[in-house]
Amino acid sequence: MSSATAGDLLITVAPTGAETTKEDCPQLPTTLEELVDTAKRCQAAGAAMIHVHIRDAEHKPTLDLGRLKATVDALHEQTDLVVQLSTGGSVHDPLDKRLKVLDAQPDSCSLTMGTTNFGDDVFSNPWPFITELYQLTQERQVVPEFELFDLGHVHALHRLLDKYGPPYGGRVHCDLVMNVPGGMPGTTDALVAAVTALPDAVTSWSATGIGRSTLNVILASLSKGGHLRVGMEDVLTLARRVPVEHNEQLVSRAAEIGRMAQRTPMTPDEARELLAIKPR
Ligand code: KMH
Ligand code: ZN
Repeated sequence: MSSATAGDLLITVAPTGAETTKEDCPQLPTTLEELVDTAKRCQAAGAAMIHVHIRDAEHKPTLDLGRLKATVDALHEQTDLVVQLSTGGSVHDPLDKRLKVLDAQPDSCSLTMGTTNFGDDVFSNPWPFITELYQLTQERQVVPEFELFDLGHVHALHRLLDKYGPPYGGRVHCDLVMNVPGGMPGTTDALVAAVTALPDAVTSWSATGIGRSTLNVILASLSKGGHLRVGMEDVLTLARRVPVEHNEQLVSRAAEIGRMAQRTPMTPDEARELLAIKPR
């Protein structure tokens, strides 16, 4: 008889992103060593999946395949986390390089369901790119996480699943990325509208609120039965003028709020089952 409570809250950590510079934020994990150390500490604090963007020797965002492979291998060797590589990269990455990310053989990858204004930039995700990337995930048996920045992206997800069928593994997991300047706001109303419009095929979803919407989105997601993504990709302060010193703080806070809502952080193994990740 097991006394452990089964986890029912997936916490994904997005520790680095592609937007913040090391100069502006020296505590951002940008080297492989920093990333692995962060991953270990975040797993201990309750994270079960890691959403990864990597940097080069100058701490600039890169999609270098050798570095991506080394990162996936190191995270697999030194943690149990589900390893999700970003196929979004930075707004400057070309589409062909973003497709090559799957060559690094992650467990999961992000797949954004439409183009969105991204501050002063444009995060480009044309429909032919979406369908090519999706079919590649099916072929390579990589579980996609559909990133939804806007209500229109939810509509596009219906279209994708209708036309190309379910993802590898048969589960459909989404992440609402809220409050990007150009996307849907990080409000409870927007979250409810997006969740209400999700396809019936969706089996799990998480939400993340960029910047100061982070806490509101955590609370809204929990109250609607969703999972959580947190990390320094999305927010750099714990409160007004209180910088995040380590991603672990954001994961611990999410786990604590989750427990208050009587949700138990999932283990990486439980997350693998939830998302139907291919066994390695
Ligand atoms: N860095 C953004 C332009 C993803 O990882 O798939 C895209 C992004 C989404 O972060
Ligand atoms: Zn990302």
